[in-house]
Amino acid sequence: MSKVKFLDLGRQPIANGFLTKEELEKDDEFFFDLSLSVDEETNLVSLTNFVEPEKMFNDNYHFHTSASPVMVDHFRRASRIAKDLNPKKVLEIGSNDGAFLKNFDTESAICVEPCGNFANHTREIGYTSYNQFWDTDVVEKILKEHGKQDLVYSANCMCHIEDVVGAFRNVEKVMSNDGVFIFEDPNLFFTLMRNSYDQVYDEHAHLFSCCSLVLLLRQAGLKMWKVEPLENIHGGSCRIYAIKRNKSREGIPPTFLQFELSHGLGQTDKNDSIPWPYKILAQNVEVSGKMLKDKLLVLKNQGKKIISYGATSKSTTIFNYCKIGTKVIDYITDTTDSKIGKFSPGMHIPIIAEGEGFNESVDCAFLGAWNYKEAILNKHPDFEGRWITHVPEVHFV
Ligand code: DWN
Repeated sequence: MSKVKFLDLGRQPIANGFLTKEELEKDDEFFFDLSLSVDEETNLVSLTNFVEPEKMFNDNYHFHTSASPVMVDHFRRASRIAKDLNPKKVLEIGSNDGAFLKNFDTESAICVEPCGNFANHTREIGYTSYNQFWDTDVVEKILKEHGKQDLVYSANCMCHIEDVVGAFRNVEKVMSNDGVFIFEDPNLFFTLMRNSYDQVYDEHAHLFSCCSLVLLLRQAGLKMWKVEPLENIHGGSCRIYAIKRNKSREGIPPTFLQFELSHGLGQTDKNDSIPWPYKILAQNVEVSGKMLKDKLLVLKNQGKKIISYGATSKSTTIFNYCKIGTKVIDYITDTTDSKIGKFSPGMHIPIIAEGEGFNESVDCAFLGAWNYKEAILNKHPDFEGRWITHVPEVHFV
């Protein structure tokens, strides 16, 4: 597959690789060139340079799905949709701390999770948990020990897998004939509409669009059955329902796919392999990065105290692309125990507990976790400082 680069975000670290003071002093942090390319055949948008999974997903992975009540509720609702399909056997790929899995009994649901800290957790609460990456080896084990699965579910995982067609092929292998594969990941359409270039980081090997997924699923013996846009989940995602290629189920063709095509996502003119919305994204990113840094520097020069709210993978991309560090951001606040007391990847901004750092001394807070904007603003109705975000363009909220 030939790929054409269209967005360059510079030298970047592991976005979730929060460092202890000792790790900081070792001064051997991993960096790589972060950029996006588009495949001329499938229009799949992917990292130009992939990062080996072991560097990102290991036994002290920081992101806990259940840390967010919004996401716990989201997966409770997702489980109800799954149960309406009456599956006897359920497999979750990338189960994290079990936010989706916990809605099923331990007899009918199993999971695959490469991060040992989370696989141990779901095992301790009674689920068969395969602490492995999603590959042919674990598929063979599951088929031998549990047989074919009626429902395969995966959230914020498929887009993390470099060989995504291989991953889909393995899903097709493990699915029963009338099985359904439901997966949800951030969707490129929302990134283009919101200029949310911070969705691009090492873990997100791909930024899916439906028009590319249709082709990739077909290569794996599957076909798209339904699409549900999830515009407020993780900055804008899509839930895709897929079935075996030789099967059919009632329903209308995915309208979101038409919506993407009508906005130019799948179209390239004959002498240019980059769809025009991708070129616009690259232009917008350059303007956005410069504007954010300029606005923050003006405030800093006025002696204002600026923090970032939410130690997110997304804000790692922003701060390393814009070269925004401790000269601008005093510290980052977060509610995740495993991040507190550490330093942000790349720019090494200290992370402190939200209860300690978010107070009346703060003049301006950058919305590092802008995907939870409503929840955050509702949580702090009396905050007298100014919120600033870059989505969909740099502005004070
Ligand atoms: O794909 C991924 C998505 C699902 O989550 C992973 N690759 C990594 C991760 O990305 P992220 O770190 O950008 O995710 P979040 O969910 O945007 O992170 C939110 C962070 O903000 C958490 O560390 C918790 C924190 N937070 C906070 O400190 N106060 C969140 C809220 C709502 C708050 O009030």
